Amino acid sequence: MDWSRIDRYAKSLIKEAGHRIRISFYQHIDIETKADANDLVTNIDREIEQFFISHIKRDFPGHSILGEEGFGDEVNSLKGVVWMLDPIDGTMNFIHQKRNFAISLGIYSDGIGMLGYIYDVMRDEFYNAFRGEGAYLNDERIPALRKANLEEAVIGVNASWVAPNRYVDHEKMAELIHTCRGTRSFGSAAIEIAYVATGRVDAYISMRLAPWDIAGGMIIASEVGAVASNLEGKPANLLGQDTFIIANPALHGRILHDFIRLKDRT
Ligand code: 2AM
Ligand code: CA
Ligand code: CA
Ligand code: CA
Repeated sequence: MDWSRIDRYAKSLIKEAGHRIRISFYQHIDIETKADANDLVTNIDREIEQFFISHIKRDFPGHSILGEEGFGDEVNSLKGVVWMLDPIDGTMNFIHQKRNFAISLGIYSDGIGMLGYIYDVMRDEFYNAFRGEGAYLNDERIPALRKANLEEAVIGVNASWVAPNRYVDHEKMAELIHTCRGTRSFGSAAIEIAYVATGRVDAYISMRLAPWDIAGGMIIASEVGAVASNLEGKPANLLGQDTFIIANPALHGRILHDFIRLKDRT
């Protein structure tokens, strides 16, 4: 497999898709809801996913594609080459803020993350990694993470998970946010994972993410030593929705052990 060719190809598709998203603000954007009133999707999410898929299917017919908007393949196994794509991660930000959203792409070979990309479209911050070759932000090497200390850490977490919820003991979550230095919520899982990789935040926690939210970011973040898992401490789930944490290597174990109490949802 010529991974360098795939890397160049993916980069140019992502840059072109970013351009298309930026010019979409000059046209009418149709907003629809999906699972509930706050689960939004637009014609641009769909058009960008179709843009990727039509090119990838033409040029790499043997590869499978898992995309959030459902135009790709039904992916039930990680065998072969699988592209995991979120055309717009942070759709609510795309609609309300016109910024703080990203294109997220991870390319896996038999379940091993080979190429990861996160493109913060409006900030023009392009994060990428090639397995074993380090992670880059706008072509500059991102240094390995230095050990963080929880009392001085900034944690990315959505306020929903500190309010009563069906996933975790929210009082333990409140203890976590009082123990660390501060919290932030950016509204795009991919951007939050990119921020863990660059040390802008020291951990990111979510109760509900899909494979396309985390696929690209995990490849980038693992190159700098970040540790990812679900909230049970098992490998992050690339085949279905699950809980998720990615953190500085010095924080991952302590956060899970001391502050995460999962509720029994069976
Ligand atoms: P999206 O914008 O692509 O839907 C918001 O906190 C983050 O969580 C975004 O990355 C968003 O991705 C993701 N997200 C929102 N609702 C979700 C859901 N029901 N399942 C999985 N991820 C979700
Ligand atoms: Ca969505
Ligand atoms: Ca997403
Ligand atoms: Ca999306």
